[in-house]
Amino acid sequence: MSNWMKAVCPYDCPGTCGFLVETENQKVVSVKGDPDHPMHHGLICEKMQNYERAVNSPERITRPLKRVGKKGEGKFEAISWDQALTEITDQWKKILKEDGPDAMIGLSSSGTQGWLQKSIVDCLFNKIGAREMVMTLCNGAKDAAIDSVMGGKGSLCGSELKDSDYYIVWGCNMRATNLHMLSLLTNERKKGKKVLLIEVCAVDTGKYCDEVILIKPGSDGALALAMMQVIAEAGLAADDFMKDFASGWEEFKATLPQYTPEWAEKITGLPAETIRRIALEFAAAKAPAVIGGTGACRRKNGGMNIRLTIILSAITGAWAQPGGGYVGGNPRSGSCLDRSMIFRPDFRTYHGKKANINLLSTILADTDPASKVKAFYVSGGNPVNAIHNQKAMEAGLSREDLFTVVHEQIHTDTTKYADYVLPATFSVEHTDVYTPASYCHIGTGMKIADAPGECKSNWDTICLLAKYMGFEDEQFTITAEEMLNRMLDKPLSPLCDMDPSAVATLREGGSVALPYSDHLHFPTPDGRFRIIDETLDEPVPRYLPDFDDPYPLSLTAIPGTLSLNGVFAGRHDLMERRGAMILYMNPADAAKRGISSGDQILAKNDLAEVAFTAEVTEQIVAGCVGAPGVYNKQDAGQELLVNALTHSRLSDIGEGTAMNGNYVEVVKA
Ligand SMILES: Nc1nc2c(c(=O)[nH]1)N[C@H]1C(S)=C(S)[C@@H](COP(=O)(O)OP(=O)(O)OC[C@H]3O[C@@H](n4cnc5c(=O)[nH]c(N)nc54)[C@H](O)[C@@H]3O)O[C@H]1N2
Ligand SMILES: Nc1nc2c(c(=O)[nH]1)N[C@H]1C(S)=C(S)[C@@H](COP(=O)(O)OP(=O)(O)OC[C@H]3O[C@@H](n4cnc5c(=O)[nH]c(N)nc54)[C@H](O)[C@@H]3O)O[C@H]1N2
Ligand SMILES: [Mo]
Repeated sequence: MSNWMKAVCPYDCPGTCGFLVETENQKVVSVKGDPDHPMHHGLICEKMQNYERAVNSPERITRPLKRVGKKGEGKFEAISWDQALTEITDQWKKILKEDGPDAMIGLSSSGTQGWLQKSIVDCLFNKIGAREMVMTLCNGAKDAAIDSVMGGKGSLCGSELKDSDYYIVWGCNMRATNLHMLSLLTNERKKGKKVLLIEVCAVDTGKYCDEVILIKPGSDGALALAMMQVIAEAGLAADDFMKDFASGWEEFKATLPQYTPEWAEKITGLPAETIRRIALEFAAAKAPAVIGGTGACRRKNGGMNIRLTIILSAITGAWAQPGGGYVGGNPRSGSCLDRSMIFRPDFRTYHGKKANINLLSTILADTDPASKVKAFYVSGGNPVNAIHNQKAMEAGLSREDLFTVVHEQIHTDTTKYADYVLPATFSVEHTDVYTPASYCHIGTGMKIADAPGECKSNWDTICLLAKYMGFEDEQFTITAEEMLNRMLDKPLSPLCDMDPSAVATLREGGSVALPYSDHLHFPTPDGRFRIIDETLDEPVPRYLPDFDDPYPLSLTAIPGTLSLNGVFAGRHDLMERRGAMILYMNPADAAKRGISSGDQILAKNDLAEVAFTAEVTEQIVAGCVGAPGVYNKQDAGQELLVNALTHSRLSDIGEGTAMNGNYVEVVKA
């Protein structure tokens, strides 16, 4: 008998969609968008439309595997769970005894965004005392900028954008990463509202906007400063509003006269008249919204770029109007549930070394006996394909004295290096609770399908590992469903103030809308929007440049429309449509190098030489090359991938990724 149940997309997107799953005999047969979803009303992306193909893939890992070949070869034999758990935990106990907890890393990466399945992994490694992970691979600098200016809260929810009257989409490939916002903007454009895109590469999203402005990579801070200079000079800054709303406005405003459009022209590559025009256009809007993506934050100057665009969003008084403000950070007014019940910071009694995920390749490649890592557990992650400096990553993972365990759904280039691979469930095969990054809702998805073979959820796997480690905490004896119920028994703000039907919906499986944030009061020290931040190395916002590498072209990673980092690698229908590894190039840069579309090219820097197929397009700014998507070796048909060219370096604030702050030369192959 066929049966439809509510579910939530588990992947690392700003939207966290709701969808309906049709099952027959506990097996998923089809999915469709949930028309009753409180935010997204049934729209789901092309990747999730055939989710059953991923769930039912014959390539799924269904039994625990033990390595029989060399590291990297990918040769395994199937073993029992009991054997796997015994051998893994025996090895961990030995390493802990001989080398201490600093020799261990437990990585719970972005594969699932579900709180239960993601944070239970952190719970075990808190208990063990393994290196504490600094998880800033998406947008660490942006988060730090939002913390600085807004105390981490107060962004607009995507749904509030219906009230805005003008939009700047700033460094966000919305066609790939935020379909719901794109659909809202498409509707609002029909009413005559303008969408301006400020990008370095507009291949995907440009066609959905009224105007595209391509700027030099990493020059966003200079553009924002010059726009503010124009607005202030024209007397269009909302000084009275800013006096109450913000701290530091007068002092910061006094620095603006030097940042003329002529000054910014040299940095951004935009004609001064264009900067003047868009600044005045922005100032003329009553409730403009700045929709900030992650592109500009993934650089050496990333945090400053984002601080400046957030400040720009406020200075005309837009934040006082419905729909006016900044989209990009957590828009919710509270956390709803107590996540620490899952990851248990109180379990951590040893506080040793930390490990920043952006520096993971360097950390794993370190062979110094005093500091080297001996045990590495990966859950929901694919470091070989997704993290910086692929060669160093593979060198580290090849070490005979690194004991690696990967919990995965399908084989990746990372599982090939594992000593043990454990088979993982898909979201519909376990229970979880999800909150999105750019919208105000919360949803739960219950286990609604049976997992194939011997797959186990992160929750169940971690509880078993804990048991075999000899940990007797009650935490590791309860089910994920029991934990969800306990959390729902003690809801936090705003869930505790809402109608009880909200909690009832979450107990059953479904999504509920939450109140929007307060956009006028912030959890900063004085409750105001903070322009000058004395806690930072750069208290007064100013222009900072990106890295100064000796290569001419900025290599920018672009989220692919048919992939979500490494997650859809097993969906061959999507991967075939995506095709080979492409590098977008501006016609001027291509002509200078005798390159045409379709040519085989090599991008190179001090780290590696990586092959691509050139795609020459006016939609990328001169001086920038764009690599869409995360590939694996099989789909790319080559050993070295984009991240062989990206350094393990950090942004100015927030210890964030600087993935876009890498430079290359490109030649015909
Ligand atoms: N389809 C799809 N969806 C995804 C993902 C995916 O890979 N595919 N990834 C998911 C994940 S993990 C995340 S973190 C989010 C990210 O999603 P968002 O936070 O919404 O931002 P992005 O779309 O990543 O923004 C990247 C854009 O920034 C541009 N850019 C790069 N450098 C600069 C610069 O210096 N200045 C300006 N102005 N623009 C610049 C790039 O060209 C690119 O278009 O998306 C999630 N959703
Ligand atoms: N060149 C380039 N590099 C990038 C990016 C880019 O756009 N370009 N994007 C960057 C960004 S924003 C991010 S967030 C990172 C992402 O990097 P990672 O966090 O490493 O994420 P993925 O590569 O998506 O790998 C996630 C893995 O988790 C598995 N998985 C999914 N659900 C579960 C589950 O429930 N349990 C377990 N055990 N496994 C599960 C999936 O099969 C998948 O292989 O990549 C970054 N790297
Ligand atoms: Mo991300």
